[in-house]
Amino acid sequence: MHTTVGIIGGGPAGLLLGCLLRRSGIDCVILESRDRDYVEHRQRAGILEQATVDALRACGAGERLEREGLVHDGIELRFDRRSHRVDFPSLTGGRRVWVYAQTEVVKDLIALHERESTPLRFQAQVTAVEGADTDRPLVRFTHQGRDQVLTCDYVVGCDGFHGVTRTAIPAVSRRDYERIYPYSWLGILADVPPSCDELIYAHSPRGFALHSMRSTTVSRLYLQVPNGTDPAEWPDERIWDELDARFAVDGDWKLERGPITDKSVLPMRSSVTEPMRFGRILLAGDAAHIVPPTGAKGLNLAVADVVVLARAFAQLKETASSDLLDAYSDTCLRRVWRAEHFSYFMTTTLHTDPEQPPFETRLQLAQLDRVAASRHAAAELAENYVGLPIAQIQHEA
Ligand code: RFL
Ligand code: PHB
Repeated sequence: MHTTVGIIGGGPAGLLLGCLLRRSGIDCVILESRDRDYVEHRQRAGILEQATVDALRACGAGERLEREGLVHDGIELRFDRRSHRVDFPSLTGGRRVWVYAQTEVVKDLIALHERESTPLRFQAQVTAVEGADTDRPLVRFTHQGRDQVLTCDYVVGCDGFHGVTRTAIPAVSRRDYERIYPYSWLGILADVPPSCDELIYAHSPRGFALHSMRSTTVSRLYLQVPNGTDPAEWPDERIWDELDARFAVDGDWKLERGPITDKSVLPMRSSVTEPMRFGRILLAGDAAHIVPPTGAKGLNLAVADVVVLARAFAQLKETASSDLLDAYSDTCLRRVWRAEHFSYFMTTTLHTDPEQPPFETRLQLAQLDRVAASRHAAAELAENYVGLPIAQIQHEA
């Protein structure tokens, strides 16, 4: 079996890249190790930047998002029992974000592939990627109990942090940067209307909490917990009581409780692999970089990578020029490191490490107070949160 672009991984990055390539008349095969139901129901991100929404619309996967997505014009920061709203449009020249779950993005993209009959194979476990420095790299995978080989002009690893593609790049030719944080998030889904119109990011002496949402009837909330926490240690009442304590604010506000339908713990990590290309193997999305979720950047970075990459493949096909492809890694890494810094900033400003000296807590509060008091500081946060247009980043690079 041969294809122009072999895509490993059917998460948001792989699925969107497949759509964009097919729109440019470039053939591809997508290999995903999990089954369709698993991929469609994996609970993850919820915030889409405008550029992400534009990319989904442009490839024809924006119809339900248009109908069901919630447009958000700001976020609330809570600290010191005070509340401060960051207004995006007035601070960023009119930009805003959308609340639309990653599960729904993935369902929409898979439905699109189904309509267009893309070769998208579920339960196709890639075991090796070989020949990065040849003209014809190959992918070994197991599907329906048979070992198979896919030869490609290019292989794109969209296989997430635990994927195999990154390891196909020789260790001497890549550099991995990493930071592990001393806390995790306990995330819940609850069948209760959100207690707020916009997301609340709360700094408290008891730890960080985030109130997000999936729809007007489903809330998504997170609590900072120690690494290694077992969700079984957190019965529902304990979770609601702790959320109440961390969101406590002077004035009128009540957190509504409801049945919890999902509970999971996720560790927090920052990592970047450089470069994002080696010969004919390219990395995109979580396969190349991870951010802690505090800045809501993971999914948006994955989308930005594949938009840049799809343009590069289109240029190669139309003009035989590899300029954009040659620039792919540098173009993306610029945006990636900006998002890494923002995610690190949000994480370390809002989480309270149980071991941290009181001095650090005072610095965090001083920083949050600065965002509340200064239009410049608020604009810096808002610009990063809503994200830059993808074309601008590409043009500047
Ligand atoms: P994905 O979504 O991880 O998709 C990678 C896909 O590759 C498949 N795969 C393989 N397929 C074939 N052969 C192999 N050998 C394979 N190995 C792996 C996997 O099954 C999977 O389907 O990466 P992608 O497409 O780059 O998308 C990135 C986003 O998913 C990610 O950045 C965000 O969801 C990050 N993230 C969150 N971001 C937020 O902004 N807010 C969140 O609340 C949030 N929660 C999360 C998250 C990431 C998590 N991970 C990766 C552990 C919660 C979790 C648990
Ligand atoms: C979510 O809705 O899952 C979400 C929102 C904002 C974040 C992280 C997660 O910063």
